[in-house]
Amino acid sequence: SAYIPVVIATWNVKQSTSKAWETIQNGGSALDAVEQGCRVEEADEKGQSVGKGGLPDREGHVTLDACVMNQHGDCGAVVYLKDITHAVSVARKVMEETPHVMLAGDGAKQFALSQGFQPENLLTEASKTAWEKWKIEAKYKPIINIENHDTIGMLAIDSKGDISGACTTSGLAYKMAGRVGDSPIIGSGLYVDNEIGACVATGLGEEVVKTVGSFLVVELMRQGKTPQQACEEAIGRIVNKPNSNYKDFQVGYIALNKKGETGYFAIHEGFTMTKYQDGVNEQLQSDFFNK
Ligand code: SD4
Repeated sequence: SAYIPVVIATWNVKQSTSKAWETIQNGGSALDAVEQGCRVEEADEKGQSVGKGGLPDREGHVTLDACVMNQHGDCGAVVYLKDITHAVSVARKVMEETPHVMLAGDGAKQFALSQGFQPENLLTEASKTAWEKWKIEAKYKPIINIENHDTIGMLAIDSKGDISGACTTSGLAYKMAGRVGDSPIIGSGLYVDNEIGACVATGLGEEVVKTVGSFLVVELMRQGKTPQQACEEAIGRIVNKPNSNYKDFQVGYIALNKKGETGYFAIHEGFTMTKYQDGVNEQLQSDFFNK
């Protein structure tokens, strides 16, 4: 059959898409690809919105949210996970090794340890210094595109034509303790339907959750929209609310359909998608609503 593999990811993460592409070329599944791709960013301490080196909450704790979803519609997620770098792999273990779809906090950490994950201090000196500087004024205001090139949502189609997705993040910098965003919430941060396509979100998670964004994008594709049209309509659903303050925050979606067509759209300038297809790994500037 003539399935053409493709990997797309939020932001500028060419090393991650490259790893995912290589995984598929070596016979890996779409799920293997998105997991391996996300792990590259999680391990990168320079990325201050994901995994090790992520910016902490207001109290100085780095807490991670992640999820995966495969071609069977199975999913797994961890929320408020501390001290474990590879949240995406813990999410996959939740899917494969437990009867549940989501584990939180201490339970998620205990489960990870039981699966052989090693505990690590995720607060790097750089992130600690940034947090201490932030504490002087302690203003809480989301900064548009602060997520740039770190938090990662990734979708892939493998050589069999199967679709999977993953999403991993340390969430919003200086969030309230206990805060969970869209990234580990199936239907909001990520959704995969192997018959139709998949979508993953980035940006201010609260706004994505309120509109169940990724599920919305996939359902719009089911109704015949292209991935591009679906992403644009889902952003429209956020910005066209009567009292939307969209000027103050960013949301971006990326999507693909079963044919391997892709789309991406954001509220503001500055969003990028990385795409690996036909042997070409490229960073693409997203079109945006607020012109
Ligand atoms: C969140 N959506 O926790 C995440 C943050 C993010 O790119 O995507 N940053 O709200």
